[in-house]
Amino acid sequence: MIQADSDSSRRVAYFYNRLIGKFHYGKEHPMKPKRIAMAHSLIVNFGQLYRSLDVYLIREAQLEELKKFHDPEYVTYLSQYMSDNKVNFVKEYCSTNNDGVIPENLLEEYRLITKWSQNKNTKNLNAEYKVGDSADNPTFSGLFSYCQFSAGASIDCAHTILTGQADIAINWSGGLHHAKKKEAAGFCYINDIVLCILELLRIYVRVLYVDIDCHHGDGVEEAFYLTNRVMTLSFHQYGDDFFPGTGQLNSVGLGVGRYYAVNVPLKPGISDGPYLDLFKKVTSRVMETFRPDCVVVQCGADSLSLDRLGALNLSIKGHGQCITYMKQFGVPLILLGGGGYTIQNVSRCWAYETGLCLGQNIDEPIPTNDVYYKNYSGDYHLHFPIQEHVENKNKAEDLNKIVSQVYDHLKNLEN
Ligand code: V1P
Ligand code: CA
Ligand code: ZN
Repeated sequence: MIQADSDSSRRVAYFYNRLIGKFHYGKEHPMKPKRIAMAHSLIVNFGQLYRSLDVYLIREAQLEELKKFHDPEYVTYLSQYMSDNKVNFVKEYCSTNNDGVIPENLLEEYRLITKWSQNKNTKNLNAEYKVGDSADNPTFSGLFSYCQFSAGASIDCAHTILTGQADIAINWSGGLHHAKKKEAAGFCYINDIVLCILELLRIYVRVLYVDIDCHHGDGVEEAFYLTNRVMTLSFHQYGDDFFPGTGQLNSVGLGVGRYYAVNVPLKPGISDGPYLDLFKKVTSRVMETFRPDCVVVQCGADSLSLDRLGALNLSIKGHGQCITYMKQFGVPLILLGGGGYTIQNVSRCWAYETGLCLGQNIDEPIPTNDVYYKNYSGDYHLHFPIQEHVENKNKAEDLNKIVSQVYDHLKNLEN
């Protein structure tokens, strides 16, 4: 049953830490954590928005929490990329303050730091874990802390929902959907989404994952490919070697998980009208069939028009309508970030969607006192104009075929 959106005054938990915007993948790398700080700045500066949120400080997830999904050796390996600040602090504190006695709370970090400072030759492991051996997943200062923050917030999003403190929880620092159990991929090292869903599964029976990033949510799909307790649904650009190359219509899950993976592969250029038509047709049937206890949405903003990597053609309002549509089912909702490489549009989009969670439809110019004001030079509007000239390569008949295929798959789950 589809519930009406009876009230717009949902309790919204919003997770942020100002340190997240300071991490840097490298000058030429398209992934810019600064966009999270830019989104936050808009959220703070847009009228009533910030005051209506329950703001939570993001904490760093501990190693044991990361190991709930990831291979313990992989997590230990990643931990060597702690920030220099932290390494210096721990070393200094342990050597000067305690007459050689290492305090309990720093013991684990001290052990890891000593381990990696003795073992300089990590080349083989870099190749095995796909970290630092390609342009996609570089090592950088504080890489591990960045992963800990991203995961800490997504795990805590689950907690605020499970404890009833919030109806909607938001972590724009999360959504890193390509990370595998023991492998980095596509700018993602730790899969905060899988960790969040695993936490939800401690209480909830069924969790729905919806992914509107323009890339296939392969890491999350793979993690839950064999289970019927998580349905994964990804909309993504597909074909012509577009990364990661998975997510065909006929990838549906295996064993008891058969038909619990749903994929919607798209050609470039799809605009709001056909995308929303497809999105609503698919998600309404998925909600009716699967009846989830909670919905986790990866809100990658690289499905927007004018993205540096993606070639879909959504407006911010169109992207936002996907969120409003999922919200109206009245099921607890977790919103996570993800891709998005034209960073002014990412911050615009996620600030706007934070407003939608509160029932506010923001349409004001970028506030002149915004610290990132200069980043918007040339266009200070919140919404950019629709790109009418972009060709939609998806024919109506192709999209109808996708819908009928997905419906056929879902029929196998009806009882
Ligand atoms: O296409 C590839 C690699 C290169 N091939 C051998 C495979 N990588 C993509 C990765 C895209 C990751 C998207 C992440 C997300 O889904 C979630 C956070 O949004 C890639 C691309 C591209 N145009 O697809 N990497 C890069 N561009 C890149 C460019 C410059 C520097 C570093 C990476
Ligand atoms: Ca996707
Ligand atoms: Zn993406």
